Amino acid sequence: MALAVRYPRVEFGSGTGPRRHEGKTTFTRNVNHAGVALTGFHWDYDSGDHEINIAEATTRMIGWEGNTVKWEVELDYRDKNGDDRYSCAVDVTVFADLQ
Ligand SMILES: [Ca+2]
Repeated sequence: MALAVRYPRVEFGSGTGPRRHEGKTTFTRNVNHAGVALTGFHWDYDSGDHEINIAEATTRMIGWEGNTVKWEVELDYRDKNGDDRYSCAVDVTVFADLQ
């Protein structure tokens, strides 16, 4: 057993509505088991001051094969009508038990 950890950052450009990113993290050896966790997030409206109705960010493990782990990030940031542009970044931690 050898534990390896990576810290990818997902950056989303300016836009509106829910966002989704499917990520891949490659390790030096094949993976026995893996996990993913949300480490941090930053989001901000592109202009001015706006109300917030929803602020959410989640990670989910998709699976692993060989030396590659697949995971996803979903997030949303909006007021009630969701028409205000925002930019965001999410920091993820990917853990893997390597063969
Ligand atoms: Ca609005």
